[in-house]
Amino acid sequence: MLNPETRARLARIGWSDAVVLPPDAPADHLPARVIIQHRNGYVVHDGEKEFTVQPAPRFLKRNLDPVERPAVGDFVLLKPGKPAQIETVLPRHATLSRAAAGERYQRQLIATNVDSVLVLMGLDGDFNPRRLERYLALIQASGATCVVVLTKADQHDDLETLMADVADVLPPDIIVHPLNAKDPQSLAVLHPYLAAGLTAVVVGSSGVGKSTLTNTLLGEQRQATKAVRQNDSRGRHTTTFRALIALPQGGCLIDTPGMRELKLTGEEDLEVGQFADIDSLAMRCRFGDCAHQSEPGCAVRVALESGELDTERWASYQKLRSELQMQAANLETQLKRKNEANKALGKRPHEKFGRH
Ligand SMILES: Nc1nc2c(ncn2[C@@H]2O[C@H](COP(=O)(O)OP(=O)(O)OP(=O)(O)O)[C@@H](O)[C@H]2O)c(=O)[nH]1
Ligand SMILES: [Mg+2]
Ligand SMILES: [Zn+2]
Repeated sequence: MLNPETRARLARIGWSDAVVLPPDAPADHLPARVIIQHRNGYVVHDGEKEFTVQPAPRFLKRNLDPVERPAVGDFVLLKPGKPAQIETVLPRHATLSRAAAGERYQRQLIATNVDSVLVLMGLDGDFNPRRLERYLALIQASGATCVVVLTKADQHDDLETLMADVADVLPPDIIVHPLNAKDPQSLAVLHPYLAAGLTAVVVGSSGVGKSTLTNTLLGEQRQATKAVRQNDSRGRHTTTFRALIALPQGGCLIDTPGMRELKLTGEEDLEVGQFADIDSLAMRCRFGDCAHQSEPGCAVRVALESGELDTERWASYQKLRSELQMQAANLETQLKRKNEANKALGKRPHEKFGRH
């Protein structure tokens, strides 16, 4: 149990009723939150000050699944010492992850214990509904709320017409805020996601304005920002590590480096959210196993031909679905391997003492 004083202190870094302290936690293990992860250590905040700590040796095992290591956003318990050691990662109530770029399948954490994910997309050359669909799939699986933030709205004279066009290409029923990340008033619409006890993470390509938005909310230029390339609106990967920042609005914000690639992890469910409309269309096909190719009575083809279903969105859905199938198989293989390794460990005593 935390005393009221400690609780009030921890509330400044996002501690809320959602965080569960194990009843058997040693009394001298101090609660804190991971705010930065470096190559050789972590920076945590206890609500009053930040300091560097080391992870317990078991977190450094080479074959450990990266999702089991402490990550930015985690609430942890520290074993006292010089330096203090992260002994326990408290249960996470939301986990935003993706699969790592490259050949080898591996899940990678982006942020934990976030209530909302602000997906930033620039109303310039960065705008891309297909990329947004990927973000939505990952966020859907995270347990956090997705909020789409369209930055650089100030660079358009006829925002209303533009937003009408934007609405046409985005999935139905999503929260979208066009705004100017440099203008504090414009950011007032985001305050509900940033009230005391709440944590949000900003994600998006390099140059969309994640750090600009963070600085404007903070009221100071803490995070470095850099102008994008004129010809293609691309950023310069200015932010190089994730950082959790307590805001004057009472909540916390995690600024992240621009993401180059967004691979699904295999845990996503495309049908529950953004593609639910396509799923219910497919249920109206005459054949239960309709491949939506040339079968008679195919509701999907009818919707594509009438324009009710956007062809690019359909293509994107199919692509995501096959990627999801592949990644789900990869994930299963990985989990099976892990289970077998655990079993082998557990069996060792029998093998040693039981058999001759
Ligand atoms: N006019 C205008 N400029 C913006 C807005 N948001 C960001 N910018 C500009 O875009 C450039 C890139 O912004 P950053 O905040 O560095 O982008 P970032 O997303 O943090 O980029 P990385 O750290 O590289 O991932 C800067 O020159 C900002 O001033 C906006 O809403 N309106
Ligand atoms: Mg940045
Ligand atoms: Zn069909």
